[in-house]
Amino acid sequence: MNAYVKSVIENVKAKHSNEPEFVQAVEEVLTSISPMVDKHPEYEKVDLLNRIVEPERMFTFRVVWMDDNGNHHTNIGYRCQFNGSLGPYKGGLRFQSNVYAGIIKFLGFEQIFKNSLTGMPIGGGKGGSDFDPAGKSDGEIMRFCQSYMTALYRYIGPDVDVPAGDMGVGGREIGYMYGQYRRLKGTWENGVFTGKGLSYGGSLIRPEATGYGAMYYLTEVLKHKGEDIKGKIIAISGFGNVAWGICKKAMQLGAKVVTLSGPDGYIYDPEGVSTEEKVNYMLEMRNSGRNKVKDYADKFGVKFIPNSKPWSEKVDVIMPSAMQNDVNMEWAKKIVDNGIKYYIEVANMPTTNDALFYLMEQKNMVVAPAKAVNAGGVGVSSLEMAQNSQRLVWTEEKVDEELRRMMINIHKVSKEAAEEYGLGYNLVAGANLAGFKKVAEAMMAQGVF
Ligand code: 2IT
Repeated sequence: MNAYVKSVIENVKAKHSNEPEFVQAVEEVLTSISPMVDKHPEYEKVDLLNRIVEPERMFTFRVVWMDDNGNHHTNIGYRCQFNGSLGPYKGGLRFQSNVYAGIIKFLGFEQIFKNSLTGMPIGGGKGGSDFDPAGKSDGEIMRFCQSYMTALYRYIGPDVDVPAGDMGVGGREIGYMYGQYRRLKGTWENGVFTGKGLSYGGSLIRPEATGYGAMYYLTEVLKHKGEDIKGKIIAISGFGNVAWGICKKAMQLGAKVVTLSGPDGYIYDPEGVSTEEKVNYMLEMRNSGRNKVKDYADKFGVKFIPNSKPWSEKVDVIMPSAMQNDVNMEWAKKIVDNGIKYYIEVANMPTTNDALFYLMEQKNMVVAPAKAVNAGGVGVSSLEMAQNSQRLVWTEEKVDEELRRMMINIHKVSKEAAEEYGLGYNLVAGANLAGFKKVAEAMMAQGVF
């Protein structure tokens, strides 16, 4: 490994040992780009890598809110404006009890390169809170969102920083936060958020975009291997927004998603989550707030496997679509033993680094990285920003076609970047190399800061 790259990784490990997820994301990206750093000694001269691993700025703030019984609660809010060299900071907000600075920073760091890959003018950012939305009433959610936005509104804007959803933040939360922003600012400025409702400037296909994009990307991978998406059997985790989009598009493309998972275990549906009724039921399950995937098994009379993950199922394609570090070494070994040919990450950093490097070593397996595969979500967010700037509304067909084109291009530039460095069909390294290149160029051009 390049000596400068190594020193930066060591530096991050020493400084941020209390943020293991962030260290993991940095190590994964920097390891991949080592050959590019070999070719560009000027990066070290301006200390580009120590700059790129340090957020431009990061806010933490107090969020106090009142529950339905009149009791007050205090949570921590975060917003990390990681890198603005390509455009306004862009990235979602995650509301989940395990959120702390290390989670926000890992997500923000990944977002920089993901956003670069989309080819759109967006920088990288991320935010959230350790607020747990599970079991909260609508009024409690609204008061929390309003309090969160009261603290943050002065630091964001359509040309400054554009938040969106992530885990725990969907259309309802975006609506409450945008409403509070508009009230405080006294301007319309709806380009300050993406993932908005259609009635106030949201984009068609945004809810579906991450899942649809993942399926378009998978289609490209299969094409490269001379295979067809039709008839492919897919195991996914999660039953949230991303999983829903995957199931919808899989249905259209003739592929079959046979598993969904939740904190309680996973379901196996041999017929596939392949009817309108089943796909719509996923929304119902999510909106119920019960957070139990067993409900699906009960409703449709399929197998439920408690307290386990779907990674030992023999399928054609595995797509972890729930959350970080879903697949560790133990699961990776099962996946390899089962002779799985396609390991397509969808959730942000769903694989531990040891498992990821092990899977990438397998000769007969294609590994595709989340920051490329799930980029359709933020990609369509940026199309939403474009529509808001134009004060126009695009048709579903237009957005979907732009998304498809974007995903084809992300696969292509990743493939080409890996080839340029003699790495073959290495989509993980290729995505990191291609994503990093543009950010590095923009940072070099904009001077030392
Ligand atoms: O991880 C992600 O890319 C997102 N949660 C979506 C971010 C966005 O700005 O649409």
